[in-house]
Amino acid sequence: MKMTSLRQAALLVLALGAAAGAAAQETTLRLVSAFAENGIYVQRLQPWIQKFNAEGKGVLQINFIGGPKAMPPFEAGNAVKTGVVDMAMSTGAFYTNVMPEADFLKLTQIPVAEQRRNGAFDAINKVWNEKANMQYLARMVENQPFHIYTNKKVDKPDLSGQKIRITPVYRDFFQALNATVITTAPGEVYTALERGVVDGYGWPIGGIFDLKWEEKTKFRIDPGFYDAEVSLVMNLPAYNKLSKAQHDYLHKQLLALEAENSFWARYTAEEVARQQKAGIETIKFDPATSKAFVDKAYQVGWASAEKQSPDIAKRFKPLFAPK
Ligand code: 173
Ligand code: 173
Repeated sequence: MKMTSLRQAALLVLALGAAAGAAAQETTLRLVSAFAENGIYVQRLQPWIQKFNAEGKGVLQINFIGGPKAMPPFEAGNAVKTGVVDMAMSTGAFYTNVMPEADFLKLTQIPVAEQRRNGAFDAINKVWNEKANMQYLARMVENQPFHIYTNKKVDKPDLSGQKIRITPVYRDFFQALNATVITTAPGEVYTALERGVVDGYGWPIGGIFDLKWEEKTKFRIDPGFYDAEVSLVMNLPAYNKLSKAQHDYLHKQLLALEAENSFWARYTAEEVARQQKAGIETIKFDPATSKAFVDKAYQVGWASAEKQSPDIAKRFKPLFAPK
């Protein structure tokens, strides 16, 4: 009798130990999106998460918690910094409340694959690690320039008398174009347009149909400027806790995600056609004015970065531009 219970106890300890061992091998990462659940960025993310979980059984899993309904979009950065969640899909402009440098990523003019080769990616991570307690994991959107969408026609790059919805991405440039600017999350743009609180908004070339803004949009100003940055970021302690196998698996999947970025050039062509079909007129300038417009965007963007954080802006600038 005694022997049997001892034996049972020993078996129980062994079984518990094995269960704990298995649990330690698989980690589940909680991920939030700062962008809408039904929008193009989450649409791109979902199949990746499915594949990640299918191939990562016993190693690493991702639990998608949700988008702005689960967490206000401008809070996602802080949630990653503090470890409330492990990962976020967000953009730097949404976590300037963590560090102003986050918004500098809109100024890259080379593909993320090149950023990994030329040292930009490492330079970004040094700052993200030190200032935001984050690992910058992967850029999943590129080749998506921002545009001005407005209901008030212009014949030159001047937004005098216009109220434009912004995030930090656009603030200095649109103010330099004489706009009155109003910051809102994407989720508030439709109502702001409907009520005439704003005449227009900044947004990338793709995605305006996701929240039905085409219903309230008359004109798109060309050309675009900067490059919309949407990336995965991770709480640094959570990242550092991963085993070598987990780290290698994550890295492999992140590179696979970035390898899908050729999608965005196709998407641009589709969205331009769709906007035209929806009756959105294009406002274009002559070539010299167009060039001056884009040059001004970068000049204002870098001047603002250099004022905000001179050392980091100086470090990033040569790494963000083509050789
Ligand atoms: O504090 C904030 O929420 C903030 O600075 C912010 C960030 C992104 C867009 C708008 C405001
Ligand atoms: O909300 C925005 O206009 C914005 O800052 C942004 C950034 C990246 C992708 C899409 C929108």
